[in-house]
Amino acid sequence: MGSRRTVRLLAFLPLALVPACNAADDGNEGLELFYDAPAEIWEETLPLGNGRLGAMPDGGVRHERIVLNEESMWSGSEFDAGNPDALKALPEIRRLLLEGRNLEAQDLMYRRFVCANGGSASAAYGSYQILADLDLHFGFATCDVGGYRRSLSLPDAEAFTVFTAGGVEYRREYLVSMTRDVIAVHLSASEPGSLDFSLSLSRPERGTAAASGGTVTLSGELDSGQEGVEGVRYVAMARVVADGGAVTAGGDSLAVSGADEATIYVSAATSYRGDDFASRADSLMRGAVECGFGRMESEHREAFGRLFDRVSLTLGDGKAHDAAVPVDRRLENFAAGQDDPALAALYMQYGRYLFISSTARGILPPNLQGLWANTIRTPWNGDYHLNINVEMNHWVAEQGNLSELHLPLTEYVKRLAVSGAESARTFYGADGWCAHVLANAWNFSAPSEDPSWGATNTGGAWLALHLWQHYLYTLDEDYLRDVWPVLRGAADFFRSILIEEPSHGWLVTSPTSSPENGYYDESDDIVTYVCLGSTMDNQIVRELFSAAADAADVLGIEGEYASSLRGTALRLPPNRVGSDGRLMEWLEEYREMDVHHRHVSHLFGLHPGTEITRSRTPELIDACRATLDMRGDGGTGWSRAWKVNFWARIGDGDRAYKLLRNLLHPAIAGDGRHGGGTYPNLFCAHPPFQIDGNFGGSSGIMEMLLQSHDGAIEFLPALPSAWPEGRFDGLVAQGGVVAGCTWKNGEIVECRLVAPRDGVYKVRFPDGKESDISCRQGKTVKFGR
Ligand code: FUC
Repeated sequence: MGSRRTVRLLAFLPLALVPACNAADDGNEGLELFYDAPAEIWEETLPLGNGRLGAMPDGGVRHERIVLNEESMWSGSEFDAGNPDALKALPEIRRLLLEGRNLEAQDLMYRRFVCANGGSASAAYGSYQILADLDLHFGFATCDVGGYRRSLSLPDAEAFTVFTAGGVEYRREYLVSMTRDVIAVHLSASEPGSLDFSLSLSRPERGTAAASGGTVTLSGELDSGQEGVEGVRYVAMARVVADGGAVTAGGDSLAVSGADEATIYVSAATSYRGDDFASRADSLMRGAVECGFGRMESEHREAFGRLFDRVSLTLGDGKAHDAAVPVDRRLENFAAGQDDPALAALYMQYGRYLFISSTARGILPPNLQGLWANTIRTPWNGDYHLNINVEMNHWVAEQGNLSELHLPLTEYVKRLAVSGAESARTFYGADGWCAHVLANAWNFSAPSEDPSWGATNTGGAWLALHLWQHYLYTLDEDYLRDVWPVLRGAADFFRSILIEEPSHGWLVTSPTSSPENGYYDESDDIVTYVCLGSTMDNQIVRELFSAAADAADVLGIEGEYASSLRGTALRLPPNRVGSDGRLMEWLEEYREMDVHHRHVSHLFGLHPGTEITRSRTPELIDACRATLDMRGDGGTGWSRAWKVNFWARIGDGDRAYKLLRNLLHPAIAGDGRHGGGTYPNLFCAHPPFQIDGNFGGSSGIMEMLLQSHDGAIEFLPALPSAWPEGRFDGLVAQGGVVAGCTWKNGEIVECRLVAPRDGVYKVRFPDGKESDISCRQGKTVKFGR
C-alpha cells in the first residue's frame, strides 16, 4: 500500500519525479493508462465507475468535459410485446420448415412471428443514455502549458490530469467512490488562489439546470415512449466545496474564483427503483461533503483494491515495453509487430477493472457499453443482446476472481424469466420461459421485429447457463436452490417446443437461426436465415439439459425429471463435420452467406460451452480449427475477442496471440475512419465502442493461462511463444480453486493452488500429463511439473 499513499504526497514534486506508476507493489506494477495530451474524442477519455455511477474526464486544459453516467438512465417503459397471432402461425411455419421450404417459412415469420408494438425500434423499447455533461471552463491568463500528463491508475481506480501553466502546477484527481456512491473531482494548484473556473451540468434533451448556493442541479424525465406512462425521472447535482476564494451561483452555473483547492461532488439518482430518488441523491451528497475528498479517496482505493488486487499477472519482465510510451502509441507499436507482453497483462487487468467499475450488487448488469454512454441514442440502444454480447460481458467474472459481480446478472435473469414465461406462452404455447436476442431494462423477452436475426430463442437458455456456471465456481448450494426454478424453467421451455425433424428423427428447435449468419436457400439462391435446429441451439440445449439434470442431482430433487432431461438430450442432433472438414453450422450443408461472418455460433460448444474439448473430442477440435481458418482472423471487436478464447481452448497459443494482436489493433485509421479493434482508451471497437470485446479479450488471456472446464485444472494450456516467462496469481478454476503459476523459458517453474475445501484436484500440464494434487482448505499447495 505504501506506494499508493505516496501519490498525494508527491503531488507537487517536479513532474519528472512523479512516479510513472502508483500501483501497489504486488505484481501489478505498470497498470496505468497514460497520455501526453487531452482527449479529443470520447473514445480517448478515461472510464471511471462504481457500477452505478460513471464518469469519463477528457483532461482538457481550458475546457474539461466529464461525461457522466448512471446505470438506470433508460428511456422507454415496460410494454406488451406479446403477439397472439404469432402462435396461430407457428404450426404453419414449422410445417414449411419440416418440408424444407425455409424461405417461405421465413416470409411467413416476417408477416406474423414478430413482437407486437415495434420492438427495438420503438420509443417504448427505450435506450440507455447519458446522464449529463459536466463542463468546466478554466480561466488561465497564459498559454504556456507544459508537462501535460493524463492517466488512469487501474489498481486505484482513479484518474489524474497534471500540467503547468504560467509557472503554476495544476492537478486534478477524479474518482467514482465505491463507498460514498458519488463522483468526486479534486482540483489543486501549487500556488494559492490559482483556481478560477465555472461549472455547469447539461444534457442534449430533457434536462433543466438551476444553480443556487454552491450547487447546480439538473433534473428531468426521460421519454417513456407510451402515452400516459411516466418515464424515468432523474436528478444530478454538482456541488463545489472550495478552500479559499469564492463560489457563486448564477443562472444555471457556478463560478469559482481564487480558490486554493476545490472538490466537485456529483450525486445522482433516478426513479427506476423508487420515487425517493431525489432524497437519495441528496443524502449521498451530504454524506460525501461531510466525508471530504481525502478520506473518500483512501476508502475508495481500499474498497476497489479488495476486488481488483485478487489477481496479479506479469508477462515478460513485467515492465511496460518502454515506460515513457503512452498507451495509444503502445497500441500502434504492438500492431506494427513489436512484442509488448506487459500490454497484454494490462489489457487483461483492464477487463477486470472495467467489470468492477460497471457493475455492482443491486443494479443492472453491464450493458453493451458497460456503464458508459455519451449520447441519448446509444448504439443498439445500449441494451442487452443475448446471442453473445451480454454473456461475453460476464466471461471475466468467475475466472477473474470477481464471482460476486456475476450476481447482478442472476438477479436480472430472474426478472427476465418472468417476462420470458409470458413470451413462452404467447408465442409458443409453451411451458417454462424463454428470451430471444433482445433484452433491455424493461425485461423485453419477445422475438424481435426482424426474424432474420431476432428469431433465435436460445438467448434465455444461454443466460441460464451463467447461473449454473456461478454454481460450478462457488459450489454454493443455497444459490443453486434459489436459482433452480429459473434453470428448470429454461429447460422446460425446450422440452415443450422441440419437434422431431424428418431425416434423422432428431429433436430440434423450430423456428430458429444461427446468429446472425444466413445461407443460400438451394431452390431460390436467396439468403435465408430461418432454419431448424441450428448447431448453436443444439449445443446450448444439450448443455442446458445437462446442467439442469446435474443441478437436480446436487439438490437431491426431481430425479425422474433429471433422467428424462438426459434422455431427451440424447435425441438432440449431434455435432457433425461437413464434407469440407468444418463443423456444420446448420443441419444441412448449406452454402453460407458470409464465410467470414463475425458470429461463430456453432463453436459455442468449444467456448463458452464445454462439450468440445481436446481431451474428449479431438476430432471435433480439428473441425473447429478448419471452421476458424475459414472464418478468418478478423471481424468486429468482440468477434476477435471470441476467437482468442476459441484458439485458447484449442490449445494453440500462438494463434490466440495473433487474434489478441488483431483485437488490440488501433481502431482509428490514419484517415480517421473507425474499424474493429481497440480505441486509444483501450475500449473495444465493434466499431462503435462495445464493451463485450474488452471482457472477451480479457477472458481470452485468462483462458490462455488457465482452464478448468473439462474436469482438470490445466496450467498454461495455450501459452504463446511471445510470453516465455511470466507469473499469475489469483485466477480461479471451477470449484473455487485459486490458482497461480510461474514459468520461465516456456516451462513451468511452480504451480500454486488454494482450495476452498479439502480435496484431491486433478491438474494438467502443458505436455498433457496429469497429476492428482491433495489440497487442505485454505492452504497454498506448491508443486512443479
Ligand atoms: C449482435 C451482433 C452485432 C452487434 C450487436 C450489438 O447482434 O451481431 O454485431 O454486436 O449484437
